[in-house]
Amino acid sequence: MNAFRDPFLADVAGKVDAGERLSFDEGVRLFETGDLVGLGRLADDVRRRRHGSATYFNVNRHLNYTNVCYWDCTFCSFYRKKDSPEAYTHSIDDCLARARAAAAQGATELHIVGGLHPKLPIEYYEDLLRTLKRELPHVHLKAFTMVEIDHLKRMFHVSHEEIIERLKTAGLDSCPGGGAEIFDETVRKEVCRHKCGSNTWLAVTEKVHNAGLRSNATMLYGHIERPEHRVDHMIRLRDLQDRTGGFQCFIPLAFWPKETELAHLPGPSGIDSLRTIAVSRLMLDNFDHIKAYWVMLGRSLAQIALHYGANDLDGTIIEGGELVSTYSADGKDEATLSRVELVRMIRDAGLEPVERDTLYNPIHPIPDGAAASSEANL
Ligand code: V47
Repeated sequence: MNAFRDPFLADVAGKVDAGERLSFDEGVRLFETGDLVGLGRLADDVRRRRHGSATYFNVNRHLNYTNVCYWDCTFCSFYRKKDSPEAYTHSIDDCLARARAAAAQGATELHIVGGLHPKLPIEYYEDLLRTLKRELPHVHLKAFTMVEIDHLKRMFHVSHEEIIERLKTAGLDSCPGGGAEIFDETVRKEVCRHKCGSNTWLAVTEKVHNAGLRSNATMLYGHIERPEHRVDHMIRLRDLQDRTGGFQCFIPLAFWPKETELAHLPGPSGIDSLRTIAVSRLMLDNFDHIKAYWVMLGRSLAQIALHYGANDLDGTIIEGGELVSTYSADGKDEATLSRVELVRMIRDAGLEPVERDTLYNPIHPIPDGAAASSEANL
């Protein structure tokens, strides 16, 4: 019963048991295996060795301060040019009102990102953080991708280090993992030719980690990239993590084509998503956490992904109309999940829900039967 249908997986199991690192070629070969269940079993073993049955989620809110962006990534349906009737930029007061409402509902984290706005002054970013930190000191500010930090550096002619220091002084607690897309330069040229290059994304991350801040890493998959590009992406992250140890989690983002310039593409299949999560769990041996981001995967697939290497479902509160296009915002699922629903999803998968803060510290234990209690609802 222990045998794998694909003998290659037995070799991989041997290496994983011996604590040996998987190579680029092995990563690509994992994407090719026909034994998805065997692959999932390997990834699940690794996940259980690290976390047992503990499965994390948090209560957070996405705050997209502007959708104005001067670039034109082909996979993005969120950005608007500054003179578009649908363009918006929230005032600091607006952002604060949204943040207060989220905190009142139990949010412990604000995930703050926006487009690359050609006019907003550096003071806007600092005031935003300073105001939120002053008014809601207990809420973690996970803000600004490496792409936004690089944009600020170029706009204001100062070093990345200075931007990071100024944002940190204003209240920045950590950074989200967006903007990594896919590191391979040929693919990047096709899907986000203007966005900062892979080396810049990685170099800014290293500076963020050197400044004592943690961050996440994403990978956008299921568009025009191939398995070798995904494995290359993972290995570049793994190498950086060896140097800094500053990444908290890896988030594979399933491409959702609707209303993008790549709308003719089908997006990844469910099998492809499970495979990608499992391979990332096996390749990223120095990452603690793999997130199954339910907003992009849909609830059902995210739940199954918890048996394919993922140990985190991300958060509960999503700002509906302002998201990049998502599976969940498309009417198949609600764009928000309550704490009760997340707890139920995790328990139903036979796992133990752990509400966490942004830095993966568990917060208030979840009582047995919490999924049935309306008091615990968000
Ligand atoms: O960088 C854009 C991706 C990212 C689409 O750090 C798309 O905890 C799918 O980074 N289909 C932003 N994906 C989201 C992000 C994120 C999400 C959740 C948690 C964290 C974290 C980070 O969304 C972008 C891009 O890679 N994206 N358009 C699309 N059509």
